[in-house]
Amino acid sequence: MSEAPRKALHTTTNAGIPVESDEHSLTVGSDGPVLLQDAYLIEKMAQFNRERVPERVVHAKGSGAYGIFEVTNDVSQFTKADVFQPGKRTEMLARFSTVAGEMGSPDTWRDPRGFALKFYTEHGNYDMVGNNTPVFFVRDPIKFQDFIRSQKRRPDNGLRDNDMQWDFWTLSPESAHQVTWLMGDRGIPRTWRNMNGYSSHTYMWVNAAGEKFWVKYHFKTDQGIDFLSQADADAMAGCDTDYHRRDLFESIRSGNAPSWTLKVQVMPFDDAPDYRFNPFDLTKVWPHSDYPLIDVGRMTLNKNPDDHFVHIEQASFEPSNMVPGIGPSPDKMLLGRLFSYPDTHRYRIGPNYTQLPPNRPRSPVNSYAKDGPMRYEPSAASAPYAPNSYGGPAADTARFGEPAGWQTAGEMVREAYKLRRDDDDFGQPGTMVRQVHNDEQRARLVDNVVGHLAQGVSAPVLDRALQYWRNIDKTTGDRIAAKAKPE
Ligand code: HDE
Repeated sequence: MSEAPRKALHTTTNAGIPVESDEHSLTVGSDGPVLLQDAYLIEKMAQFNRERVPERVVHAKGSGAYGIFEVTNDVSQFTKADVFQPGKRTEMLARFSTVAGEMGSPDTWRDPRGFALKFYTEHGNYDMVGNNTPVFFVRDPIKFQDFIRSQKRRPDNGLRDNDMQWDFWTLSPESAHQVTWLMGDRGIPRTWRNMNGYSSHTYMWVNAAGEKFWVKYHFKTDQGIDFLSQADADAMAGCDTDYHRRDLFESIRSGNAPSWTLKVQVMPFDDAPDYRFNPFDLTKVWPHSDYPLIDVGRMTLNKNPDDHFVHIEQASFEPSNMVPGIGPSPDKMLLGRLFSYPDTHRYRIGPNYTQLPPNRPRSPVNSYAKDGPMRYEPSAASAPYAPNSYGGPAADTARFGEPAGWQTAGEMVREAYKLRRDDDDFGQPGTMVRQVHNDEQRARLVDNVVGHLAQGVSAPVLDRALQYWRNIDKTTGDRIAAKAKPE
């Protein structure tokens, strides 16, 4: 990768001490034993042994870039969030990823793609951590860990196993919508530039008058949707496991900055209780005929990080980073995620992870956090406790005191969402197959599913899978059965 030659620097130790040689350990005579006093040799070996932080437990393989988000439409009637005010330009960071593969796995495996965004707003970091599909496999956080385990490796032989995947999916019919997305063309985007991003969840927006709305985000690629066939993806996995990472890096480096147009669906707050299915159910989309898309702005990725580990491997995205004007919704999956992400960051990159370069807010941090490993920003607090009579900081309740919440009540139970008249697991995926897919897309879906089922799926699970697809769409299910289990 030809870069402009850097100014000649002399090598130093991590303590800044000029080193004597880059090539020779310190020995007694040229052939003699290596000496323990060779501090530089020891530092190099010890540092090398400690270069890895734990990979992300999901979404381990990914990459990203910095960019700018620019508001192009006035949506201030729906939100007071600084980042979405008319004409506002906000710096940001994006990371795209696969879900189940480890750090060294191929970019072109069939999988949803992570679409994680961090906006460095004037009121702190706003993180919209989505995927390239508008739905998800499950609708209760307690099943997420199990879902992921079914997609990863067997405990006994450490191998991935399509039988586990289909066993979980067919025993969890709520997965049908996302699996239909996954097994279709969107399951392998040609590049990250050729895929959309979605909040998937419903969020709350609050305007300056305190009025509340429910919203879903759609980041529409300006490069056009495009995909890789299973055969092309398999071939690419064999010759360039970093194909998507390379494509994004090279397209930005060559000045071909990719962009996405953000649109939102807005549901009036009072529509939610009587809507025909649960609008907070993450396995469902809102028909655009009910809530059309409204333009918000454009995100453009135009700056490659200068160090992948510092800016991408150590990047921390968390749905709990919601700024004034944006809040959560009763979506059980979203509420579960609000705990999980900061928890995983504290484990993976330490309790002071927000001081790392990609995670540091560009706005003032006046928290009472202090100490802890790797802390290097002094606390802004004039005394290490609140309230204090030595200058605060103190919460500005007049400006920021209104929580983005909703009225709720009821007994403590462990139950599925209450069923509403249009709540079912196969309706929306069936509509997608019958009304959104064309003949070629349906044919590829059938072949992708048949190919996946052909790899080690046991007879009882195969039978359940064939019924699963017939539940989605009888004709498509019959076509899959005719190929997967010819009579
Ligand atoms: Fe994640 N997810 N997730 N997820 N997720 C993580 O946090 C989790 C879900 C998504 O590029 C983890 O930093 C739970 C939905 C992305 O760094 C972890 C549940 C959506 C990324 C975690 C979900 C996502 C993650 C692991 C169910 C799309 C990568 C590493 C309640 C709307 C972010 C990490 C990046 C990463 C938890 C489901 C998207 C373990 C508990 C739904 C894009 O905290």
